[in-house]
Amino acid sequence: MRTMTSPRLGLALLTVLALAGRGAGAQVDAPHQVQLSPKPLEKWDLIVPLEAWHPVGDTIDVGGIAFTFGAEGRRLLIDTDADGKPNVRTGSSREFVTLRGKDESGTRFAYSLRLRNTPTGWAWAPGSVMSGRLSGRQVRLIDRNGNGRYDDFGQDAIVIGAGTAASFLSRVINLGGDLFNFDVSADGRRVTIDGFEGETASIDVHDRFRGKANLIAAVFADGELSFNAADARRMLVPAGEYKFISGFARGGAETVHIGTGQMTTLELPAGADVKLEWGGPVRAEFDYTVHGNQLTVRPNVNFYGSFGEEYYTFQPNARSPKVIVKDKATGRVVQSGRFGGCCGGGFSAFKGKVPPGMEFEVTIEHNRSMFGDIRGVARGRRPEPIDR
Ligand SMILES: [Ca+2]
Ligand SMILES: [Ca+2]
Repeated sequence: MRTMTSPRLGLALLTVLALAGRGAGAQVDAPHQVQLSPKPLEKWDLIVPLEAWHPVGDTIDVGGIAFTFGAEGRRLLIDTDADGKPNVRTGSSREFVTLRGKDESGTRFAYSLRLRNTPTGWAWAPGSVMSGRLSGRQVRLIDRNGNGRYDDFGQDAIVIGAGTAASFLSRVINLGGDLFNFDVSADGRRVTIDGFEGETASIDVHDRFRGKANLIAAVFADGELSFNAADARRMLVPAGEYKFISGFARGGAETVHIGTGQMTTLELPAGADVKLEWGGPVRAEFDYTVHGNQLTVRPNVNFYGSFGEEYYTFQPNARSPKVIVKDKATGRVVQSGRFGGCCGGGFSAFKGKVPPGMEFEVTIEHNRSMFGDIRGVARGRRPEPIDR
């Protein structure tokens, strides 16, 4: 659904303020190594790009040990210390457990899981991080892809500083405004940094974001490089061709996720100093079908920002979008109403009648405190469904 389809939003909307020709990045320091240690986060508050929940199978492998999982009705039986006997019986909906063992080198480890029961069975995501301090700043690593290792660049995740939003695990990190090469051991215990040398560029995602919201996450990636550009007013990165991965914004009590949508590649050539123009005005796109005189507008509406980025999962869900059907010839409203349902279960389709033979147009009106009025245009009438 969130595919790159539109090439029309390219560099045109970018404001390239200066090509200062900035060359080398941070000064080169001697390699610096620090130790990280596991930290459970039972009240998980980290925002992980494209966070994955993995189906619970018979085992989960961490540190060379296969921890076994069994079922007892709607509950799970888990052998969290790998002694061959299940010792944790979960509740029926969610659980937080910590697996413990010794890895091949004899080092004790702990690895926590967030577990939840879904309509398709139990699923898990990491519930602990490898945590430590690097040049005075907190660094936390997340085994995002759930393989028990912390060194999957471009797949695992890292949070740098006091914020809560992660980028993908990156070969280069921005620590307090300077760039460093970054390496980590598979067990996540040893992190090494040294000064990055290379062409750089910078991106500011805040200054020209239109919306009553604070950007918490704006994650970009170029191969094994990734940054949460929302972490700084002006984020210094290695020059490259970045793809927007995901974002998160909060305005008052309202939150929203941001997806790639129709965004194209973001060129950050050496020396570029880019302010991203995005956010509002937001437009909605939707489909409808007509069967006889029965009009159906499905609630899978897409909301796109001015750079093509997509906004989804607004919380709280508030009132559903309004659907308006007008006679094309006279502009008269012949039908209006809202999607049904709300809040948690998602919206249900709007169904209405259109007079036979009438040329009509369907629009959507919506309002979000972050973006104000949102207008919706139909992508077009879809083929009529087969009779059921
Ligand atoms: Ca056991
Ligand atoms: Ca991993």
